[in-house]
Amino acid sequence: VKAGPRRILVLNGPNLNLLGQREPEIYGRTTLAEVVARLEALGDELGVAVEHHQSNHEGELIDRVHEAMAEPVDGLLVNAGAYTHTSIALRDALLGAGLPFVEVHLSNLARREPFRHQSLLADAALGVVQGFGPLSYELGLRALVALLPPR
Ligand code: CA2
Repeated sequence: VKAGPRRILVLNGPNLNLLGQREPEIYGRTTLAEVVARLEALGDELGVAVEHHQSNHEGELIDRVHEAMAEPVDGLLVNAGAYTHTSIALRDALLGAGLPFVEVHLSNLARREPFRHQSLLADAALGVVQGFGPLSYELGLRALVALLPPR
């Protein structure tokens, strides 16, 4: 049987649903729906299927990672929002799933408050793309797809 296209799950954490609607000086004017639409188009170009899930709830994000493991999803593009800096539980879920993931951020965390300088996910990620606004996601998707193990 022929395998279908590889599946990438884009996971967005708390408050990212507000993208484009609040704090445009930090996060820009592009909405989350527009970011996802761009990633779907890029996915078509790269030959992967892009799925998206946003949640403001830590446990829901973790549940989605567990589902990804079973589905199976081939890799994840993760902007965990503020959970990046706080969630050992999300880190455990990502490590437990054993799926390759790329961490992305709209803003350059190094230029922001000290409490945003630590990521609890970064050392488990294939890599981190940050500071390029919505382009961080596109670059992250390209990198993730390029680094997926052959099947
Ligand atoms: O820069 C990023 O992508 C962040 O993950 C965004 C998180 C922040 O807590 C991280 O430190 C860095 C915040 C997302 C909040 O998104 C908003 C977007 C528009 C308006 C208000 C919040």
